[in-house]
Amino acid sequence: MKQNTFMPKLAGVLLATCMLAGAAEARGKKMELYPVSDATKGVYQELCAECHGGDRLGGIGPALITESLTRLKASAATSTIKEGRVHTQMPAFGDQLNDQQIADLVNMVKTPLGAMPVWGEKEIDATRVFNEDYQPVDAPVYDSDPLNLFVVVETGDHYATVMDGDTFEPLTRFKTQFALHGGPKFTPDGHFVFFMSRDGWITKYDMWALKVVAEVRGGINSRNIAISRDGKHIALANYLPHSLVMLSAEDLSVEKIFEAESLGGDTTRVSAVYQAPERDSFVVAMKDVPEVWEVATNANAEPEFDGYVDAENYGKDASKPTSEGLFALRRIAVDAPMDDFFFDQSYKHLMGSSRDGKSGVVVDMDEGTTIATIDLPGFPHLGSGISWDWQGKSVMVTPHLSESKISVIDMTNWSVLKTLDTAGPGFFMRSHENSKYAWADVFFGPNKDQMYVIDKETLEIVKTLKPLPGKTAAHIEFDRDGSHAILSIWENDGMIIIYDAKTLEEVKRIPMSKPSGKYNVWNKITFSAGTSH
Ligand code: DHE
Repeated sequence: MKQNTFMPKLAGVLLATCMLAGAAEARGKKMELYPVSDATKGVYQELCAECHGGDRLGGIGPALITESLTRLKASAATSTIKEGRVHTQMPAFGDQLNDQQIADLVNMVKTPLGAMPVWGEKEIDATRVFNEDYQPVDAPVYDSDPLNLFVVVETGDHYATVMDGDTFEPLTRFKTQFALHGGPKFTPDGHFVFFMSRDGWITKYDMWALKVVAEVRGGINSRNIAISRDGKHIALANYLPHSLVMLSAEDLSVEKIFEAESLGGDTTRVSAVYQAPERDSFVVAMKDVPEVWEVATNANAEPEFDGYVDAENYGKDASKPTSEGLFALRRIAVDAPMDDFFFDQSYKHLMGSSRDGKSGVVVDMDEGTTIATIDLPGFPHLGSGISWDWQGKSVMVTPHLSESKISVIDMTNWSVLKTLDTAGPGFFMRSHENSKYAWADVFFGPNKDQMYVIDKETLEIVKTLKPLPGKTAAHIEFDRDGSHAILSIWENDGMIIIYDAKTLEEVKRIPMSKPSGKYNVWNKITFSAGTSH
């Protein structure tokens, strides 16, 4: 395979995930810039380049270029470098750098690169590589149930393990791009899976042949990917450049690039893209403009985009698609930019979190209108929200990134039904249709070694597991029939722990290197209500 020339070196330094977050409210005066000294460039290479890229174009951490940071105040950047950033893995450098060195670094990241990097079809296509060792196969090369496999992404050493979901035996382990993020996406038959790295690399992997097929760098700093309902198209959400890239799932060639701009012409980062299977479309979160996009993935989409038209709220027919058929675009106006989406199982309702982390906003996707705002302070992590039926109604349950609680929301009237107190903010939640329990981690703070088991009927925490005292216990995934729950010990010398989902007893431990996310083929391709989509 061709080498990834953008890949930053591995480092002991933890990733800096989110200097951009909170930037919206931070529009401030323009900073007086001064020439960047060689000493500052040296400090940057030593401490920052590992995560943010030697060229500042991003890697495991976001790109540190002024175009992306226009709204970030120098004071906020200073405190981020000095104190780290809560709820992300950006470390504090206050002990290693003096105030002047920190100011010089802020000056450096605020200094324009010279030119905004161009990453269009030509540049993307030039990175496309095919694995010469790959040979297509007609059937899986193993005896395991191909629909009950797990992919475990190990971010400690940047590998992924494919594991049999019946025997819990690893089938293979392979090197991935640096810093994979988000859920890998499977084709509807589970034959292929696509991974994305934070620096924009997409890897197509054959789950039957257990081989990498091809790779392409579709962005410089990317958020996540989605696959279309028919498995033919991959959508890539980019912070940098500001684009939504459509790729052929067959050969990873570029099919279309949407420049991310509001109707009024304001450029925006693209926060995330999701498949809405019931709608045969992609739904796209925009970071900086008050719009949600819907992109048709049906080649036969009518000019009206099949009942998707609602101009009333936006005026000037703005929500009508701007084109017909495949990739027809529809814009939905919202009051403010929304992040971190949750969908109900019908994909009629979309819930996004407000950028100030204080509320959840519910949009009726058919009507294109906001129908409810839920008071949800403490940065609800809606992307990790799951739903189940409770006493004849659907409830949505979400952890919070900055408050020690889990919120239960009644989806019939979009009100908070119940709040569970926890020992710290959480990141991930999971359940399965066949399980009476939902699992939720405590990702942040001194109790990060705890995992809650919630009874889905009583809505009470019925057990708190502490599998390895002092070690982060995070992210659950169930096997195909919901009989086992698999937990990650989120450490470089970590492991996955398999639990009997009924008795809550441990079944097996398998050492792994910071196993971040685990993804079961069946649960993903069936869009199980218990897992993130
Ligand atoms: Fe994630 C999923 C955004 C930080 C690990 N994360 C996602 C998705 C989004 C998202 C939009 C859904 C992707 C999908 O499945 O298509 N993540 C964000 C952020 O905005 C945030 C808070 C800041 C950032 O820097 O991007 C963030 N995420 C993190 C981390 O720091 C984590 C813990 C470590 C890491 O690897 O970066 C992390 N995110 C994950 C994981 C998933 C994920 C493991 C997949 C969850 C799943 O089970 O589907």
